[in-house]
Amino acid sequence: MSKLNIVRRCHNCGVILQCEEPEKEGYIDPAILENTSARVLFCNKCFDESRYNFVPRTPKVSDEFLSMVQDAEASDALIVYIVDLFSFENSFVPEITETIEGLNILIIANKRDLLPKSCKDEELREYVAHRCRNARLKVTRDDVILTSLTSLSDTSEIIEEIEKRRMRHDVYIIGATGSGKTQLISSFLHTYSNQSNRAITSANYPGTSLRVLQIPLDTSTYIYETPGISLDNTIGSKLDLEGLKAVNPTSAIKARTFSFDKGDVLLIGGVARIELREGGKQDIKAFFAHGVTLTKVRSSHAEDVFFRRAASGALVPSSRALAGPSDFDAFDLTVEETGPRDIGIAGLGWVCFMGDKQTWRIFTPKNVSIYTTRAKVK
Ligand SMILES: Nc1nc2c(ncn2[C@@H]2O[C@H](COP(=O)(O)OP(=O)(O)OP(=O)(O)O)[C@@H](O)[C@H]2O)c(=O)[nH]1
Ligand SMILES: [Mg+2]
Repeated sequence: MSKLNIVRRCHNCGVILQCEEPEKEGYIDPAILENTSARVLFCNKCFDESRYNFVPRTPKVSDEFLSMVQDAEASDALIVYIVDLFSFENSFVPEITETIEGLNILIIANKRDLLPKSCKDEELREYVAHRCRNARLKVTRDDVILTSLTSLSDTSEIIEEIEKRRMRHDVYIIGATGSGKTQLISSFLHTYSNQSNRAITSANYPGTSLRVLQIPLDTSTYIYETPGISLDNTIGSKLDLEGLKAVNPTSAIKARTFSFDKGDVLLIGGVARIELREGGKQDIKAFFAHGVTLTKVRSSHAEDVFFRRAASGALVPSSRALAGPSDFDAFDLTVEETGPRDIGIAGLGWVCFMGDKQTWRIFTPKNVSIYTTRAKVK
């Protein structure tokens, strides 16, 4: 007798599931198909991409960049790692930090001018060191210099520190795109005098196609300005020029305070939402560039309001590529710690609250990372 079987399809994209050819569409691990009674199944591709509650993504670098960093490691170089204080928490690349963890590292925490003047420098340096340690870099607050590398800033303290720490070894300036490497090198060149018989060159780093500025420090060592690490896990990767202008602060950010209760949702432009799922009433402080629209709504109609207002252009920034729920990742975060805490979204900003066993739900564009940590600005 004929037998009718249901053809199993991916719940997300509808493709017919198959276990034979991993490279072809619809592939699902045979073990999942055999051992499940689940009616809802995802092909491997959708399961990986439509993540829910997975660990936030870290950025990636090319093999060429890694081989340059391995050179630095092999020659026991000093690493000058520049971070943008406004948003650097999700910028570390595990392959890089694993390679340089045993080296002498100086952290330049740049763009101090974008954080409120009222926050204490000592606390900020400890915060940066703490985040670096989270990323496996063995640094203390004494390895962190806060600075604002605005045009023609005085970099003598940084240069002296580099000279003291490098012990006649090479120096590699590394950091994310836009963190301030070129600005640092420009100020450095203002007072630089060439003590060698070799020229400053801009050339491909040996064995790679990476363009590197190479400045002789003495007869045998150099300072290398390396290409910026491009961050594909930040909000910037989802925005056009106008959106980028809105999210990047140009002066010190000011906290905007909201009285928040269970069921309240903060719409962050048309690009992210943070919802208090469990927890009591309190004031939360939101730190985003002043061009970013912040709106508090109730959760019952948050999603509808969010997509409708974003489409009408009322929420800044917004993007046509972020038009529906499937364009977003969702994370549930239960806070165990007490005291002032932050939930941040890479490249966008953060919300500060008092930890009290709350549960938050955060929606960010797919592949844009979030973090949670002790408060950066109390
Ligand atoms: N507000 C502020 N802006 C800064 C500071 N330092 C750098 N900038 C700005 O940040 C942008 C990027 O600075 P760059 O020095 O070009 O950054 P970079 O690390 O060389 O970037 P890539 O070459 O792309 O890797 C520029 O528009 C700078 O003017 C700072 O301390 N404060
Ligand atoms: Mg540069």
